[in-house]
Amino acid sequence: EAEFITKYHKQQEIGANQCSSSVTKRIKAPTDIVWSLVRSFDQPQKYKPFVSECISRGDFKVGTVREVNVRSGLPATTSTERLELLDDEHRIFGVRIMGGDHRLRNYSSTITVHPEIIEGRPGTLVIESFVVDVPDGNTTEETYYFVQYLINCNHNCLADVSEKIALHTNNSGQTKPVEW
Ligand code: A8S
Repeated sequence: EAEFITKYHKQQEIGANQCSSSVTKRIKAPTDIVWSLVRSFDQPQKYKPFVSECISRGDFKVGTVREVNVRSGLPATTSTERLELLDDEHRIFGVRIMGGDHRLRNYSSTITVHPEIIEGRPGTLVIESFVVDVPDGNTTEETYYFVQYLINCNHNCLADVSEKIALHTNNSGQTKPVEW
């Protein structure tokens, strides 16, 4: 885990008024399933509970932009996000937030997805790191807390959705069970 973080998540320079951290999650589902959800740049609502809608051209080229609508109850309504990196071989996914109606200026994140045996079965380790400006009027601690809360919610949903798909794939018998 520490090795992956050093290799894939420590590339970015952090400015004076920025904060940066990483969040990990272990999921009891095969890596193929988790990665297929993470990489779907055009459909973040598949696992992000705060996203209500996403509009994008639907291709996966670096530089593609998506327009995300956020559910009510958060200090945000929209976010404009650019695909920075999509590496299917190493399972690395990078996004940068370009604008929108919210407080997270210059947010960028990298997600990597790694196979790991969990309780004797093929599972997945997800590592997500982020860099963001500390908003005016907030402390660094408040910013960490807010972003880590959102990422934890995303990871918990990603786990739920992945584990459901894994169960379904496992029981249906028609499709070849993925790595189980
Ligand atoms: C992600 C990560 C984050 C998304 C944040 C942190 C956001 O979509 C939400 C609330 C905000 O205030 C900012 O990968 C923003 O989704 C849920 C609109 C960017």
